[in-house]
Amino acid sequence: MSEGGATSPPGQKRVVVLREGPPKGRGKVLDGTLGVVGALLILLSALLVNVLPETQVPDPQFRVEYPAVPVELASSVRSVDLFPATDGVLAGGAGNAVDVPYDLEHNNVYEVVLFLSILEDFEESLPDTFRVELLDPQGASVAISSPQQTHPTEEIPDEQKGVGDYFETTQTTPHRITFNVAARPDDAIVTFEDGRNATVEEAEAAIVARDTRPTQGAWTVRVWVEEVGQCPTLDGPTTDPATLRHVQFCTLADQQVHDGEGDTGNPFVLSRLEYTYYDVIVSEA
Ligand SMILES: [Ca+2]
Ligand SMILES: [Ca+2]
Repeated sequence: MSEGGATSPPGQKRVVVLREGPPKGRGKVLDGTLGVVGALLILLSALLVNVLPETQVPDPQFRVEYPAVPVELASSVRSVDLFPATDGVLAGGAGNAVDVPYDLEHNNVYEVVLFLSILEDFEESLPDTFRVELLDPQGASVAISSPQQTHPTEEIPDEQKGVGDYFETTQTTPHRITFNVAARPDDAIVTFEDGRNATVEEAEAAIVARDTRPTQGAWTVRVWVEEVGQCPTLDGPTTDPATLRHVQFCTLADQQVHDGEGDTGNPFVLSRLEYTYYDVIVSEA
């Protein structure tokens, strides 16, 4: 009876040899083969290093941001009296201009906002026309604006009227003029060519020098009366009662309140100046 289904010829002893590894000779052959292959790989690597082009190291990149920084000048209230030229109209503009200086402490100013108020001092007369010009520290004109004098639209009831009370002019309308000095740059990623070892500090110094606009210094707000609106006149016959009343009351006010001199000018109040500049912030991209 055989065990496990093994079949051996009867009478022949089955020999089983147990060993842990391959035959001794085979290990030496394998080691030799691997050594040759390794040497060939090293040789191939050396050849490739010499044959292939040098690997490109990318130029460093930096993130540049331009955050807006608003500034309000303290104690920037200035009141000036503006007087027209003798003929009431300033030919060419700035004949009777008043220059108001403002010191701005920062570079990269890109927007200036001026708050002002105008109150007609001869309230029955027609509105006056003003000009406001902004000049940078180099004396270059940035822009000119024409704030409109606001006249009241509501008449005082007849029973309450006296001479000089044709209009209700107890309020000044504030004006806000925005001067766009320059554009604020857009945030960007900057590649620093040929600056492979540049630090953030070195990149920042170069980029700040490139992006700085010289705006620090004495700015000028130049204001003048361009045209003084006097009493309305009748160009022809009219039956419009409102127009007739306007002419009548303005003429009376001129004679009794303004000594017949008409509208001689106007106070002009620059109440506040604000500006915004951009900072330059550089960081690793
Ligand atoms: Ca006027
Ligand atoms: Ca006036």
